[in-house]
Amino acid sequence: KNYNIAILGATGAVGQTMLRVLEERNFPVDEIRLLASERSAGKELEFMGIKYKVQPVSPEAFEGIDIALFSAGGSRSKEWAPVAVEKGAIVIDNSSAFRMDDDVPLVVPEVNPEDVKWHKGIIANPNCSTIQMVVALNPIHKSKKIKRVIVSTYQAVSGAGATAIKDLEEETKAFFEGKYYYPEALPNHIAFNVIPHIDVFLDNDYTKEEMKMFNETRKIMHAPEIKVSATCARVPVFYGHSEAVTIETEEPISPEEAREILKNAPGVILEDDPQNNVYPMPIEVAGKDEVFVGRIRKDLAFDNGLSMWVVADNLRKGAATNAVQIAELLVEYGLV
Ligand code: A2P
Ligand code: 11C
Repeated sequence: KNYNIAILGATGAVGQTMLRVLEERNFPVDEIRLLASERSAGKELEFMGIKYKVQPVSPEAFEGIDIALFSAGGSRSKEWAPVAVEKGAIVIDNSSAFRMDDDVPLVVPEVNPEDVKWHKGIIANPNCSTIQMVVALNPIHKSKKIKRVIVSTYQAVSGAGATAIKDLEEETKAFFEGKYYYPEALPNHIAFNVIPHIDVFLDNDYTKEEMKMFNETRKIMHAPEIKVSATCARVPVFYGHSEAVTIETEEPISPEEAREILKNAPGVILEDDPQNNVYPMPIEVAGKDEVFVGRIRKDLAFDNGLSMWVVADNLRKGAATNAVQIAELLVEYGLV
Protein backbone atom coordinates (compact mmCIF):
# COMPACT_ATOMS: atom_id res chain seq x y z
CA LYS A 1 0.00 0.00 0.00
CA ASN A 2 1.13 3.56 -0.74
CA TYR A 3 0.23 6.59 1.35
CA ASN A 4 -0.85 10.17 0.76
CA ILE A 5 1.62 12.47 2.46
CA ALA A 6 1.38 16.19 3.17
CA ILE A 7 4.30 18.34 4.30
CA LEU A 8 3.36 21.58 6.05
CA GLY A 9 6.40 23.85 5.87
CA ALA A 10 7.67 22.15 2.71
CA THR A 11 9.70 25.22 1.68
CA GLY A 12 11.56 25.40 5.01
CA ALA A 13 14.94 23.99 6.00
CA VAL A 14 13.37 20.91 7.65
CA GLY A 15 10.54 20.56 5.10
CA GLN A 16 12.95 20.33 2.18
CA THR A 17 15.04 17.78 4.08
CA MET A 18 11.86 15.75 4.69
CA LEU A 19 11.39 15.52 0.91
CA ARG A 20 14.96 14.25 0.42
CA VAL A 21 14.66 11.73 3.27
CA LEU A 22 11.32 10.36 1.98
CA GLU A 23 12.99 9.85 -1.43
CA GLU A 24 16.16 8.28 -0.08
CA ARG A 25 14.32 5.84 2.18
CA ASN A 26 11.87 4.96 -0.58
CA PHE A 27 8.91 5.71 1.63
CA PRO A 28 5.78 4.29 -0.07
CA VAL A 29 4.29 7.60 -1.24
CA ASP A 30 1.20 7.71 -3.43
CA GLU A 31 0.39 11.42 -3.48
CA ILE A 32 2.62 14.16 -2.06
CA ARG A 33 1.14 17.53 -1.12
CA LEU A 34 3.50 20.41 -0.40
CA LEU A 35 2.06 23.08 1.86
CA ALA A 36 3.39 26.40 3.09
CA SER A 37 2.24 29.99 3.51
CA GLU A 38 0.59 32.22 0.89
CA ARG A 39 4.06 33.64 0.21
CA SER A 40 5.14 30.38 -1.40
CA ALA A 41 2.05 29.80 -3.54
CA GLY A 42 3.15 28.73 -7.00
CA LYS A 43 6.72 27.90 -5.95
CA GLU A 44 7.86 24.50 -7.26
CA LEU A 45 9.75 21.77 -5.42
CA GLU A 46 10.99 18.46 -6.80
CA PHE A 47 10.10 15.04 -5.45
CA MET A 48 11.23 11.82 -7.16
CA GLY A 49 12.21 13.79 -10.27
CA ILE A 50 8.80 15.44 -10.63
CA LYS A 51 8.10 19.11 -9.93
CA TYR A 52 5.19 19.89 -7.60
CA LYS A 53 3.57 23.26 -6.93
CA VAL A 54 3.54 24.41 -3.31
CA GLN A 55 0.02 25.18 -2.09
CA PRO A 56 -1.05 27.54 0.68
CA VAL A 57 -2.23 25.53 3.67
CA SER A 58 -6.03 25.17 3.97
CA PRO A 59 -8.45 22.66 5.54
CA GLU A 60 -9.07 21.09 2.10
CA ALA A 61 -5.34 20.49 1.67
CA PHE A 62 -5.59 17.70 4.29
CA GLU A 63 -8.48 15.92 2.56
CA GLY A 64 -7.48 12.30 1.85
CA ILE A 65 -4.07 12.63 3.54
CA ASP A 66 -2.83 9.63 5.55
CA ILE A 67 0.22 11.22 7.19
CA ALA A 68 0.94 14.94 7.58
CA LEU A 69 4.49 15.95 8.44
CA PHE A 70 4.48 19.38 10.11
CA SER A 71 7.46 21.71 10.34
CA ALA A 72 6.17 25.26 10.09
CA GLY A 73 6.58 26.42 13.69
CA GLY A 74 4.56 25.93 16.87
CA SER A 75 1.73 28.37 16.22
CA ARG A 76 1.02 26.84 12.78
CA SER A 77 1.01 23.40 14.39
CA LYS A 78 -1.48 24.53 17.03
CA GLU A 79 -3.68 25.98 14.32
CA TRP A 80 -3.49 23.19 11.72
CA ALA A 81 -2.83 19.90 13.54
CA PRO A 82 -6.41 19.61 14.87
CA VAL A 83 -7.71 20.39 11.37
CA ALA A 84 -5.54 17.72 9.76
CA VAL A 85 -6.53 15.16 12.40
CA GLU A 86 -10.18 16.01 11.91
CA LYS A 87 -9.72 15.29 8.19
CA GLY A 88 -8.38 11.83 9.08
CA ALA A 89 -4.62 12.39 8.88
CA ILE A 90 -2.04 11.34 11.46
CA VAL A 91 0.14 14.35 12.23
CA ILE A 92 3.85 13.96 12.95
CA ASP A 93 4.69 17.35 14.39
CA ASN A 94 8.22 18.71 14.51
CA SER A 95 7.34 21.76 16.62
CA SER A 96 7.35 22.07 20.39
CA ALA A 97 3.56 22.73 20.44
CA PHE A 98 2.40 19.32 21.71
CA ARG A 99 5.54 17.53 22.91
CA MET A 100 4.78 17.62 26.61
CA ASP A 101 1.02 16.94 26.28
CA ASP A 102 0.07 13.78 28.19
CA ASP A 103 -1.97 12.42 25.30
CA VAL A 104 0.76 12.97 22.68
CA PRO A 105 3.59 10.45 22.30
CA LEU A 106 7.07 11.95 21.92
CA VAL A 107 9.06 9.45 19.92
CA VAL A 108 12.63 8.62 18.98
CA PRO A 109 12.38 5.28 17.15
CA GLU A 110 15.68 3.93 18.53
CA VAL A 111 14.49 4.66 22.10
CA ASN A 112 10.69 4.39 22.52
CA PRO A 113 9.15 3.10 19.26
CA GLU A 114 6.22 1.46 21.06
CA ASP A 115 4.91 4.84 22.20
CA VAL A 116 3.55 5.54 18.69
CA LYS A 117 0.92 2.89 19.42
CA TRP A 118 -1.05 5.06 21.83
CA HIS A 119 -1.26 8.15 19.63
CA LYS A 120 -4.58 9.95 19.31
CA GLY A 121 -3.86 11.65 16.00
CA ILE A 122 -0.72 13.61 16.83
CA ILE A 123 2.78 12.25 17.39
CA ALA A 124 5.47 14.74 18.38
CA ASN A 125 9.00 14.76 17.01
CA PRO A 126 11.40 15.91 19.75
CA ASN A 127 13.75 18.86 19.67
CA CYS A 128 16.90 18.22 17.62
CA SER A 129 19.36 18.59 20.51
CA THR A 130 17.30 16.18 22.62
CA ILE A 131 17.01 13.52 19.90
CA GLN A 132 20.74 13.08 19.38
CA MET A 133 21.43 13.05 23.12
CA VAL A 134 18.86 10.35 23.97
CA VAL A 135 19.97 8.12 21.07
CA ALA A 136 23.42 8.11 22.70
CA LEU A 137 22.31 7.99 26.35
CA ASN A 138 19.44 5.50 26.31
CA PRO A 139 21.58 2.40 25.63
CA ILE A 140 23.90 3.41 28.47
CA HIS A 141 20.95 4.06 30.80
CA LYS A 142 19.60 0.57 30.08
CA SER A 143 22.87 -0.89 31.36
CA LYS A 144 23.80 1.57 34.13
CA LYS A 145 21.06 3.90 35.35
CA ILE A 146 21.76 7.59 34.67
CA LYS A 147 21.07 10.02 37.54
CA ARG A 148 22.28 13.30 36.10
CA VAL A 149 23.26 14.86 32.80
CA ILE A 150 25.25 18.05 32.31
CA VAL A 151 25.25 19.10 28.66
CA SER A 152 26.59 22.04 26.67
CA THR A 153 25.48 22.34 23.06
CA TYR A 154 27.09 23.93 20.02
CA GLN A 155 24.11 24.28 17.68
CA ALA A 156 24.13 25.00 13.95
CA VAL A 157 22.22 27.95 12.53
CA SER A 158 20.03 25.66 10.38
CA GLY A 159 18.22 24.73 13.61
CA ALA A 160 16.70 28.20 13.52
CA GLY A 161 15.48 27.78 9.93
CA ALA A 162 16.26 28.90 6.40
CA THR A 163 16.57 32.61 7.29
CA ALA A 164 19.21 31.85 9.93
CA ILE A 165 21.26 29.96 7.32
CA LYS A 166 21.10 33.09 5.17
CA ASP A 167 22.07 35.19 8.22
CA LEU A 168 25.35 33.30 8.70
CA GLU A 169 26.17 33.55 4.97
CA GLU A 170 25.33 37.25 4.73
CA GLU A 171 27.03 38.31 7.95
CA THR A 172 30.22 36.40 7.09
CA LYS A 173 30.31 38.00 3.62
CA ALA A 174 29.58 41.44 5.08
CA PHE A 175 32.38 40.97 7.63
CA PHE A 176 35.01 40.53 4.91
CA GLU A 177 33.58 43.34 2.80
CA GLY A 178 33.81 45.70 5.77
CA LYS A 179 30.01 46.07 5.83
CA TYR A 180 27.47 45.79 8.65
CA TYR A 181 24.83 43.05 8.74
CA TYR A 182 22.48 42.20 11.58
CA PRO A 183 20.85 38.73 11.62
CA GLU A 184 17.10 38.52 11.02
CA ALA A 185 16.40 35.14 12.59
CA LEU A 186 18.96 35.06 15.43
CA PRO A 187 19.05 37.13 18.63
CA ASN A 188 22.59 38.40 18.13
CA HIS A 189 25.61 38.53 15.79
CA ILE A 190 26.57 35.06 14.57
CA ALA A 191 29.62 35.47 12.30
CA PHE A 192 32.76 34.65 14.35
CA ASN A 193 30.64 34.60 17.49
CA VAL A 194 28.92 32.21 19.92
CA ILE A 195 25.44 33.06 21.24
CA PRO A 196 24.43 31.45 24.55
CA HIS A 197 20.75 31.91 23.79
CA ILE A 198 18.38 29.58 21.88
CA ASP A 199 14.63 30.11 22.10
CA VAL A 200 13.22 32.36 24.85
CA PHE A 201 14.40 32.84 28.44
CA LEU A 202 12.17 31.38 31.17
CA ASP A 203 11.53 32.27 34.81
CA ASN A 204 14.27 29.94 36.06
CA ASP A 205 16.88 31.69 33.84
CA TYR A 206 17.30 28.66 31.60
CA THR A 207 16.14 29.04 27.99
CA LYS A 208 13.18 27.13 26.61
CA GLU A 209 15.62 25.13 24.44
CA GLU A 210 17.51 24.10 27.59
CA MET A 211 14.30 23.08 29.35
CA LYS A 212 13.28 21.02 26.30
CA MET A 213 16.41 18.96 26.94
CA PHE A 214 15.35 18.53 30.58
CA ASN A 215 11.69 17.64 29.99
CA GLU A 216 11.82 15.78 26.69
CA THR A 217 14.69 13.52 27.77
CA ARG A 218 12.65 12.27 30.75
CA LYS A 219 9.54 11.70 28.67
CA ILE A 220 11.25 9.87 25.80
CA MET A 221 13.41 7.68 28.06
CA HIS A 222 10.54 7.06 30.54
CA ALA A 223 12.94 8.24 33.23
CA PRO A 224 11.35 11.04 35.25
CA GLU A 225 14.16 10.77 37.81
CA ILE A 226 16.94 11.93 35.46
CA LYS A 227 18.04 15.51 36.04
CA VAL A 228 19.40 17.47 33.09
CA SER A 229 21.22 20.79 33.22
CA ALA A 230 21.77 22.18 29.71
CA THR A 231 23.50 25.25 28.33
CA CYS A 232 22.54 25.70 24.69
CA ALA A 233 24.65 27.90 22.41
CA ARG A 234 24.45 28.84 18.74
CA VAL A 235 27.73 28.61 16.84
CA PRO A 236 28.65 29.71 13.31
CA VAL A 237 28.15 26.25 11.79
CA PHE A 238 25.61 25.61 9.04
CA TYR A 239 24.61 21.97 9.66
CA GLY A 240 25.13 19.66 12.65
CA HIS A 241 24.66 20.16 16.38
CA SER A 242 27.52 19.12 18.70
CA GLU A 243 27.13 18.37 22.39
CA ALA A 244 29.55 17.93 25.27
CA VAL A 245 27.67 15.50 27.53
CA THR A 246 28.65 14.43 31.05
CA ILE A 247 26.60 11.83 32.89
CA GLU A 248 26.57 10.52 36.42
CA THR A 249 25.40 6.92 36.76
CA GLU A 250 24.22 5.01 39.84
CA GLU A 251 26.83 2.30 39.30
CA PRO A 252 30.28 2.97 37.90
CA ILE A 253 30.72 2.57 34.15
CA SER A 254 34.08 2.45 32.43
CA PRO A 255 34.81 4.14 29.09
CA GLU A 256 35.47 0.66 27.64
CA GLU A 257 32.02 -0.56 28.71
CA ALA A 258 30.41 2.57 27.29
CA ARG A 259 32.24 2.13 23.96
CA GLU A 260 31.13 -1.50 23.77
CA ILE A 261 27.51 -0.50 24.43
CA LEU A 262 27.56 2.34 21.91
CA LYS A 263 29.29 0.23 19.24
CA ASN A 264 26.19 -1.99 19.21
CA ALA A 265 23.57 0.71 19.80
CA PRO A 266 20.91 1.37 17.15
CA GLY A 267 21.48 4.54 15.15
CA VAL A 268 24.86 5.25 16.77
CA ILE A 269 28.26 5.38 15.07
CA LEU A 270 31.26 5.35 17.39
CA GLU A 271 34.15 7.52 16.15
CA ASP A 272 36.51 7.46 19.06
CA ASP A 273 40.21 7.38 18.22
CA PRO A 274 41.49 10.73 19.47
CA GLN A 275 45.17 9.72 19.10
CA ASN A 276 44.55 9.72 15.34
CA ASN A 277 42.39 12.88 15.41
CA VAL A 278 39.25 10.79 15.01
CA TYR A 279 36.17 12.24 16.71
CA PRO A 280 32.87 13.40 15.25
CA MET A 281 32.62 16.90 13.79
CA PRO A 282 29.62 18.65 12.25
CA ILE A 283 31.30 19.22 8.90
CA GLU A 284 31.65 15.45 8.43
CA VAL A 285 28.35 14.45 9.99
CA ALA A 286 26.25 16.83 7.86
CA GLY A 287 24.11 14.87 5.42
CA LYS A 288 24.20 11.68 7.52
CA ASP A 289 21.34 10.10 9.45
CA GLU A 290 23.09 8.58 12.46
CA VAL A 291 24.25 9.98 15.79
CA PHE A 292 28.05 10.08 16.10
CA VAL A 293 29.81 9.67 19.45
CA GLY A 294 33.47 10.14 20.41
CA ARG A 295 35.80 11.53 23.10
CA ILE A 296 34.44 8.98 25.60
CA ARG A 297 36.37 9.28 28.84
CA LYS A 298 36.06 8.92 32.59
CA ASP A 299 34.76 12.18 34.00
CA LEU A 300 36.89 13.70 36.76
CA ALA A 301 34.19 15.78 38.47
CA PHE A 302 31.74 12.97 39.35
CA ASP A 303 32.51 9.68 41.10
CA ASN A 304 30.52 7.60 38.63
CA GLY A 305 31.02 10.03 35.77
CA LEU A 306 31.47 9.64 32.06
CA SER A 307 31.98 12.36 29.44
CA MET A 308 31.48 12.21 25.70
CA TRP A 309 31.02 14.28 22.54
CA VAL A 310 27.84 13.71 20.50
CA VAL A 311 27.22 15.09 16.99
CA ALA A 312 24.32 14.70 14.53
CA ASP A 313 22.84 16.50 11.54
CA ASN A 314 20.08 18.55 13.17
CA LEU A 315 17.98 18.74 10.00
CA ARG A 316 18.22 14.96 9.49
CA LYS A 317 18.29 12.83 12.66
CA GLY A 318 17.36 15.93 14.64
CA ALA A 319 14.22 16.55 12.57
CA ALA A 320 13.37 15.12 9.12
CA THR A 321 14.87 11.63 9.44
CA ASN A 322 13.34 11.09 12.88
CA ALA A 323 9.93 12.21 11.57
CA VAL A 324 10.13 9.86 8.57
CA GLN A 325 11.25 7.01 10.85
CA ILE A 326 8.10 7.64 12.92
CA ALA A 327 6.05 7.40 9.70
CA GLU A 328 7.82 4.10 8.96
CA LEU A 329 6.86 2.82 12.41
CA LEU A 330 3.20 3.64 11.68
CA VAL A 331 3.45 1.51 8.55
CA GLU A 332 5.34 -1.28 10.33
CA TYR A 333 2.80 -1.45 13.17
CA GLY A 334 -0.15 -1.28 10.75
CA LEU A 335 -1.40 1.96 12.31
CA VAL A 336 -1.99 3.84 9.07
P1 A2P B 1 6.99 29.93 3.61
O1 A2P B 1 8.24 29.55 2.89
O2 A2P B 1 5.83 30.05 2.68
O3 A2P B 1 7.15 31.09 4.54
P2 A2P B 1 12.01 27.62 8.26
O4 A2P B 1 11.92 26.88 9.58
O5 A2P B 1 13.13 27.12 7.41
O6 A2P B 1 12.02 29.10 8.46
O7 A2P B 1 10.67 27.25 7.48
C1 A2P B 1 9.41 27.55 7.98
C2 A2P B 1 8.36 26.87 7.11
O8 A2P B 1 7.09 27.18 7.68
C3 A2P B 1 8.33 27.37 5.68
O9 A2P B 1 7.99 26.32 4.82
C4 A2P B 1 7.23 28.41 5.75
O10 A2P B 1 6.59 28.65 4.51
C5 A2P B 1 6.26 27.74 6.67
N1 A2P B 1 5.34 28.74 7.24
C6 A2P B 1 5.65 29.85 7.91
N2 A2P B 1 4.54 30.54 8.23
C7 A2P B 1 3.49 29.84 7.74
C8 A2P B 1 2.06 30.03 7.73
N3 A2P B 1 1.50 31.09 8.30
N4 A2P B 1 1.31 29.08 7.12
C9 A2P B 1 1.88 28.03 6.54
N5 A2P B 1 3.19 27.80 6.51
C10 A2P B 1 4.01 28.68 7.09
C1 11C C 1 17.45 25.13 17.24
N1 11C C 1 16.72 23.14 18.40
O1 11C C 1 18.51 24.57 16.91
C2 11C C 1 16.30 24.38 17.78
C3 11C C 1 15.32 24.18 16.67
O2 11C C 1 11.78 23.02 19.54
O3 11C C 1 11.82 22.16 17.57
C4 11C C 1 14.14 23.34 17.03
C5 11C C 1 13.19 24.01 17.98
C6 11C C 1 12.19 23.01 18.40
O4 11C C 1 17.26 26.34 17.10
